[in-house]
Amino acid sequence: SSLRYNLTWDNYYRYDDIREFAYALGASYPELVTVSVAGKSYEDRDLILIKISSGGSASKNAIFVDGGIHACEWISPATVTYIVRELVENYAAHPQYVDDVDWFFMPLVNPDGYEFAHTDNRLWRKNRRIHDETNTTCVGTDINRNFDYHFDEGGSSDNSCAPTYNGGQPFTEPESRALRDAILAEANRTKSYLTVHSYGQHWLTPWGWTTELPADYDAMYALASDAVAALTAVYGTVYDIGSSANLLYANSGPSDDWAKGVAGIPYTYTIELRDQGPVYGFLLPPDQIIPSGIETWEAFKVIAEAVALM
Ligand code: ING
Ligand code: ZN
Repeated sequence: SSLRYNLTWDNYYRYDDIREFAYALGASYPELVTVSVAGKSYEDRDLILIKISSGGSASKNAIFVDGGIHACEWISPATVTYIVRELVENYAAHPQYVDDVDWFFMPLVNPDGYEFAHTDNRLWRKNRRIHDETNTTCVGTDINRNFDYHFDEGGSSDNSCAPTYNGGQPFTEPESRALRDAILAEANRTKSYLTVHSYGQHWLTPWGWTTELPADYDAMYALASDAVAALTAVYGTVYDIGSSANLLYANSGPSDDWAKGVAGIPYTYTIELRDQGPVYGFLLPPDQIIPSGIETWEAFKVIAEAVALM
């Protein structure tokens, strides 16, 4: 297999290039990188899972990261792949971030929607599953409303035409099932789950279904605060911190609520990357990919240092 890849982080790349990046990295760094297929999308694309580990104990603490749950949030898979590259290609400069924790990355959870956002509708959010062969004008489910924890308790829609359509039942979507299964496979040693979205510059904790806070919110807030301080120190990019229901709006069935409430992962965060809107929003110019990668990496280092000691 090829050792080279196309990604340069000065532009947004398509699904094929992101997949090839994963396999090229695996071929070049077999001692650090294992690529697998966590499942298939509705349109039969491979859902790529990248494990980064330098070996040692199989019960080492782990971090699980995903990107691209929402099709139009192109900065998410771009930033997530930037961090994968940094961990692997610059391993020698900071080996502790790989030696002390194992990492699992699903950089593009929703490849069908992502491709559709490139070819047809730049602001598409959902996946592309056809729910009803007799009504193909309304397709797609919001993967981030399809998880089975306080499902359909507000802030999601039962209408298949809506951008926040929850699928009608939990885990109707192959992409949310694949993400669920990949998280569960390592859940007993995963201390942090980071699901990367855009935009708004928010570092969010559960819950979405209630404005009440998790019992360990103070600890979650403290770690988020250290991570955000490291991020802001790079370029002054400000993030606010809070629970998604309090800071944004009510929502139910998102992956982070499930990861904390069901999978039992303590430090689960939804990260809303650049910008704050309304200047660019989802249409973040590609010259912000590398700055986003650089500052977000600083936050991830703080998470990794904490997870290593948990
Ligand atoms: N925002 C999130 C969304 O899914 C969110 C907000 C955060 C919901 C955390 C649930 C949990 O609507 C974007 N931009 O996707
Ligand atoms: Zn999103």
